[in-house]
Amino acid sequence: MGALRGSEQRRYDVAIVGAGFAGMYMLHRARSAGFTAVVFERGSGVGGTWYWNRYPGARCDVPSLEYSYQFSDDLQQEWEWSEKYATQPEILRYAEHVADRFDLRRDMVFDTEVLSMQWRDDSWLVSTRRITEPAGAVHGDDSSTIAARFVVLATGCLSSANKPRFPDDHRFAGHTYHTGAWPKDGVDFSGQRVAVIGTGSSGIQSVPMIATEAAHLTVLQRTPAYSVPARNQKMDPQYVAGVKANYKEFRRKNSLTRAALGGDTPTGPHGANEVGDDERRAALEARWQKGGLLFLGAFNDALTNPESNRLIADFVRDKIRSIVRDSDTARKLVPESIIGCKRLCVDTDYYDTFNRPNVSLIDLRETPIERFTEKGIMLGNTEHQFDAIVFATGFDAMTGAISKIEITGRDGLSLRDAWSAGPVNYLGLGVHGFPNLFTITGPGSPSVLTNMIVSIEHHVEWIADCLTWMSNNGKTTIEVQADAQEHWVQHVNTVAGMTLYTSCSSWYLGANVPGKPRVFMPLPGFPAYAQRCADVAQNGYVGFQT
Ligand code: N01
Repeated sequence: MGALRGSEQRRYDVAIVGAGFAGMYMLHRARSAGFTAVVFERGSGVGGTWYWNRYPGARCDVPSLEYSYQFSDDLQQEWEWSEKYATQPEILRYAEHVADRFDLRRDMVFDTEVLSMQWRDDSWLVSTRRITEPAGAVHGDDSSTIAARFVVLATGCLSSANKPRFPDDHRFAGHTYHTGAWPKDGVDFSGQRVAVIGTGSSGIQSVPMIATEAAHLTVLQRTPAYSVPARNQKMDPQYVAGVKANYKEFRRKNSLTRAALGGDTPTGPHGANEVGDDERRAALEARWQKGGLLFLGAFNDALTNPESNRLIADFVRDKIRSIVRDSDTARKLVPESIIGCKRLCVDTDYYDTFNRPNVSLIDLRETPIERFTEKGIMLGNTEHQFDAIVFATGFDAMTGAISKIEITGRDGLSLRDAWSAGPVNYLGLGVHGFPNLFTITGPGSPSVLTNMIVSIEHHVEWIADCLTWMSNNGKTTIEVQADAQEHWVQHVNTVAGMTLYTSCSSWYLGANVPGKPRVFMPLPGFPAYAQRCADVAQNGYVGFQT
């Protein structure tokens, strides 16, 4: 579809913001249910976070047989993943294949960002403008406005890059990159002195790869993260055949777990402090050898019992000390915090990379960044010279992309004002004061605590069913009721308060972005949440005014 220009204001049933996995499936479902729909996407292609995060080492940390759509059995049968955890290029190829297979692009407008949305009478006026990658430069005054009865924000949870400012950062004359907005043509670090700032999942995935290219790599770490080995491997054809022969059951088992993943590896039946030392070590060692996020599921109380958490964290701390040969580097890499409070990282050779002669680690808590210089960074009183600096500094998560859009709801209420003390909503799907507006995997839903694709499909199907129900019942508007929203916000806080998630400065809490209100945004527990959403629908969308 070409750009929508000037005054030709078109009307759609549904406008969708974002062409990642959520926006793509929302378009498909809306069209299949007989609605007219359009997708606006600021990138030049589909894929969302997998379009932008092209940094070396980027790959998913949920096995690809799970991190893929299940809505089409033909699709899941025909697509072949080459590795247990697919790389970013392979996931992007998959997204492009889905776009082709379901003929999605004809209703997508690329290189276009949504600037504002206004609720007028019975529909949304959505204003967009064309942009040019990579700098997001405005393309003349090529702006347009369309009208849509419904808007679905499929803007992604980790799509708005967080690039912290440092004193004199404009003075640095070398190249800078952000892992979440990586150049399409890649970067050749051969022979260069490179700094990576940040040691979350993106830093931990990219550091081992950059280390093999760069002349020297300096990792600037503010807080050490916990990481477990991925044990990635080529796909075993026999295993794939076994899953595909019974894919429905495989998916069903996954959907019954708290994180909607790993149904074949259930959470252990005991707490970590309910078993003896030998039994605990054996269970953790088995999960460590298996690799992946399910390490934390060895025991059932990792994120509810501080003593159990300490025992599990001790196991990982010992592993780090046993891998990293230099004791001072190992000391800096060993985290003191609650394991799993910040999202667990999954790596290939991360800790071992610090045994390489061309890699060094600087603990920013001991040696802070004073300022940038033309040639590098002043750390303490010493200038460290770099040819390139990589910001692996994460995202303004869950609300960042939404708050960039000027959204004005009923009676002139702005979403920024409504969310000034943190995001509030009902079921993570709708906000009081904003009729006919839905968010996919927004705050207040399990979202980033789950296999995202499962949560995306669940939300898309709930929204599409709701639109069909409205159409069948002659309803034109739907809006969250104030008391339902209030109770939901309390519910999310209560559930989060029963866990250890609120005990650290994570992006789940918005703590990584200066000035962002600290509110625990996702809701732990997929199965109970999905049941609640089903009950709401079955009871005539109770909690919504229609
Ligand atoms: O971002 P992060 P990420 N000065 O926020 C540091 C998903 N993901 O892009 O911890 C110095 O986790 C910050 O330090 P601190 C996954 O859900 C998945 O790595 O705030 N340092 C931290 O070390 C993940 O959780 C995959 O003290 C600063 C780092 O930057 C989420 O995305 C791969 C700083 C940011 O870590 C985000 O991961 C990649 C400053 N001013 C991402 N500001 C998969 O494997 C920040 N930092 C699927």
